[in-house]
Amino acid sequence: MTSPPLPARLSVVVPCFNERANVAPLVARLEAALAGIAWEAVFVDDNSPDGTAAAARAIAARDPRIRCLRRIGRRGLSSAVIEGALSSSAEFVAVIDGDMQHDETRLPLMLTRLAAGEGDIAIGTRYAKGGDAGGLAGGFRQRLSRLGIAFAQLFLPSPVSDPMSGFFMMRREHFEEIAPRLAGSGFKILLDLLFNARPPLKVIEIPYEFRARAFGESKLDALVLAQFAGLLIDRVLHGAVPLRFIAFSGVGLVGVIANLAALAAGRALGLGFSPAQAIATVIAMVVNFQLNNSLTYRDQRLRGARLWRGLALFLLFCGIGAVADLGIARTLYEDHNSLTVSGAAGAIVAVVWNYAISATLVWRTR
Ligand SMILES: Nc1nc2c(ncn2[C@@H]2O[C@H](COP(=O)(O)OP(=O)(O)O)[C@@H](O)[C@H]2O)c(=O)[nH]1
Ligand SMILES: [Mg+2]
Repeated sequence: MTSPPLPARLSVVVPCFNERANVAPLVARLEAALAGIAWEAVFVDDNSPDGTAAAARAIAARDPRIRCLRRIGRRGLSSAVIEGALSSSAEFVAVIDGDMQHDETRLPLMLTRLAAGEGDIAIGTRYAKGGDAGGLAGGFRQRLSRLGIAFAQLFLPSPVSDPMSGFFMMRREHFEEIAPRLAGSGFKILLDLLFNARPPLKVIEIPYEFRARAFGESKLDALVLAQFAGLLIDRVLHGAVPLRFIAFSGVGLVGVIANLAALAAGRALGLGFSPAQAIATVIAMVVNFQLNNSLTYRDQRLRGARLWRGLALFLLFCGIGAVADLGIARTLYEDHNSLTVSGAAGAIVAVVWNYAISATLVWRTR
């Protein structure tokens, strides 16, 4: 009779998207780094087209320490980490990227220091003395990353040199306690955890060298900064307004600017006010659609035929919204004679209407 294997002391959560070539090498590295520790790893893959899940499952089929969580119709680094962590039960939970950019040889040190009670969370940091941000592709990414860190410090209870890190370890009990309060959208799970911990987590910083990517490509880009701004706004508003609505309204504001610019250009080209405004409205709606598709609804981005269908629906319904907006503004203007009140009321009705249409008809969740 064989006895069941020892339960894991450490669950390593690995969010991955299009990382097929990295799965097997990462498992080998974890195995080497974690010798002598009872560990398990959960690969959380959002149904990558490159077959990452199949690669992870093939290893899981012969190694009981490995599991694969394949999520369908979903995208998102934060939610992948949350679900991976909640699907496990070891005393300690670590998160490490699936692209081998993080230094897995630091995991035992994180575990030792946490177990010794030196802190509540051990954060792998690229910036503390001894760390290295060399693997961050391009100077632009580095500047962006530094800017984000400077902003985040303003909101953190105690300074953390790399609050955008995707490499950390904590006690499960803390994670489970904070989990219900996490926003869960976007890319910055660590920041989300630090913001929502009550009382604040005591941080242990573990410097490491951020490696260059060997296989595959980065999924994070400048748009991440916008999502990050959203997280900070959410923090200021204490979650009273959904993040998506904030993003949607921000995009709407850009649309208003596009509208005014196009209107001015049309007038300068000698068009009458009404035709210039009509053309400017359509241009603004297309800009809004494009930005919402790549930003607000990044996780449900429409492509191909669905993109054209979405654009048509968006133009149709937001066009109706624009006409209603004008009507409301005009009626209020006639009643109150105040341009600001009527303009603002019209804009609020339009943004709520457009948001409702977008969320239910254009980018509806499958
Ligand atoms: N499950 C899941 N993993 C993701 C998603 N986006 C990125 N990842 C993984 O998260 C890790 C960090 O992403 P990466 O693109 O390498 O970011 P970078 O290191 O900042 O360039 C990698 O292992 C990615 O495969 C996602 O939407 N879902
Ligand atoms: Mg990476």
